[in-house]
Amino acid sequence: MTDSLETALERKNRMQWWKEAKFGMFIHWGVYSLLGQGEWVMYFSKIPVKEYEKLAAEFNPEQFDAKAWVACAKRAGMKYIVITAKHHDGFAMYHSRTDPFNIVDASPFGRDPLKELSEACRVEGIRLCFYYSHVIDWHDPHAIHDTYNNLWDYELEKKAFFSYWNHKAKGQIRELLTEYGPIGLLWFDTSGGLSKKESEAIVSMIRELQPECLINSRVSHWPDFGDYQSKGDNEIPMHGEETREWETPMTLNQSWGYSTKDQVWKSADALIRKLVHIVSKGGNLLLNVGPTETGVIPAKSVERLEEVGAWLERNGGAVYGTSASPFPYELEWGAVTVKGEMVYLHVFNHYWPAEELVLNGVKNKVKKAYLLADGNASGLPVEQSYHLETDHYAMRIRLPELPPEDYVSVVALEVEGGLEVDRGFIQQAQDAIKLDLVLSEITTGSGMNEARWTFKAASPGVFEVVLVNFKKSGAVWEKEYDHEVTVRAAGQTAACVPKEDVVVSDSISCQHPYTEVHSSIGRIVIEQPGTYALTLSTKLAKPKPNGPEIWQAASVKLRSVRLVQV
Ligand code: H79
Repeated sequence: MTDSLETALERKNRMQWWKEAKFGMFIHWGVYSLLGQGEWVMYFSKIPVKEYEKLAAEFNPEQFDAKAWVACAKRAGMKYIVITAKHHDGFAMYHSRTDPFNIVDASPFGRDPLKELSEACRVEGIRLCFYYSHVIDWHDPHAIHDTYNNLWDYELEKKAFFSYWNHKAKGQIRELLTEYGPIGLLWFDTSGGLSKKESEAIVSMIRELQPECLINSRVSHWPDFGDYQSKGDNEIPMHGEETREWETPMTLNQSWGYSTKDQVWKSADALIRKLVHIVSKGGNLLLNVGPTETGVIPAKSVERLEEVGAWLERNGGAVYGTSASPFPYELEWGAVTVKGEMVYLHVFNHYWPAEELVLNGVKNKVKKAYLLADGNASGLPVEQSYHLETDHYAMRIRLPELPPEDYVSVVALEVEGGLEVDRGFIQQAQDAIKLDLVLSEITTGSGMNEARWTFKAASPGVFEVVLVNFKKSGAVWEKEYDHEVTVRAAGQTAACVPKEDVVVSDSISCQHPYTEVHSSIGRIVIEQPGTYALTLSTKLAKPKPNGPEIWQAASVKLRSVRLVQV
């Protein structure tokens, strides 16, 4: 929602720190950290409020050190911190005068961690931001969410929403914006059931109290609220899926709040690749840590963050302040970011090509190419060519035998007049032709929908047609793909009922609770280089929904079609 009083330029200026930041630290910390089963423990164990209050009375995180947390974020290369000021359990992690169920009044700790963090952040130049669960509150007898309510202590019929809303929710948001200095952004969550009117009221209140404070889209489940789009938890969008700024909130393991059991950690390698991948699609990464009940960030998290930070220390120039790749598809070998006349090719080390990196579609002249790790020392030979008949731009960059960096090595290009590329779907050498659903034209029919793209093939041959889907854990594949899917291209047809042929174990864009599944539909032959149309008919080719935002709802999400040369 754009405030009518604000000009586009004012808005751009207000967003600028966040657009440049790219990388922030999410912190899930609260009474639930005591139990080590994540932040939903009160709900799924139906812990009575009276029992949960006893837990709060034991919560004494004596080792909490705001300076150490801020230093950890800073060393990781993170520019902002978003901490749970209150999660769904209703416990305020600061000294709230509005409600006594808070860390100063209801726990022996006696200190206000948010005060200490605001001071430490101010000193270190990190933007402090707050997560606030405005709709779900399992402690308050009157909070009402459309799905997740405390019905083990309270009866839905006896709830008086406005006594929660006007007193606790609005009162606490006011406190957070008036007692902790300038707040970078307020991060809301799970707004199911909140009316449009109340969503607007909360936005106006924030604008009035701190006009510079950013608001994420989950302040409301109505579309276009807030200053930027929060993607679903752990969700990375397709290229061009978002028309406004966006951010992926991501876990380091598979939990937000501290978990003793969850040891499924993302490696530093995966984290760096995911970070540059997100940045190359124009987004921010908000990466979570779940400190323990004693107030310590788990060592497994710190180790990984240090590695990411060390990489960013050397390669941050290719990340901070950059803008998205102009290529409208994912590149198998890495990611592209752009800053002025500079283009950064983030090459994943496990894809490091033997001799040369081929990038097709770059139209303007590359003045200079070098390895960022060399600090502009040695130039790399570049060969560019243009084929008029096929309108095809090719570029080869000679690389050393071995990657010069850990995990991801950056090739920097200086291009004349800023990067101009063929923005169509073109064939990249050694890479599949990738067609993302959001960039297709979709026509809806009776049951079956049709997605249509045009693409340019440079080297003819036989292509395997592969559907890429993200499948939610527990979803029943056959329920979604209960029909034949048809692909037509170059005068040929491939059709079948898709099966779960391959599960991709190290997907760059797909994460828990989803897995990336590939299904082969058949083969087509492209005999001549040139431009072709491809149509895909399936129920799952759905246009982007325009109603209330229900993130992570689909059990099987169709993402793209790949043409893999065999
Ligand atoms: O704060 C983190 C989550 O607690 C919150 N968003 C992130 C940033 C979140 N709230 N609701 N949800 C996520 C979606 C609800 C998921 C659930 Fe479940 C599925 C609730 C019950 C079933 C996950 C699995 C939690 C309990 C079991």
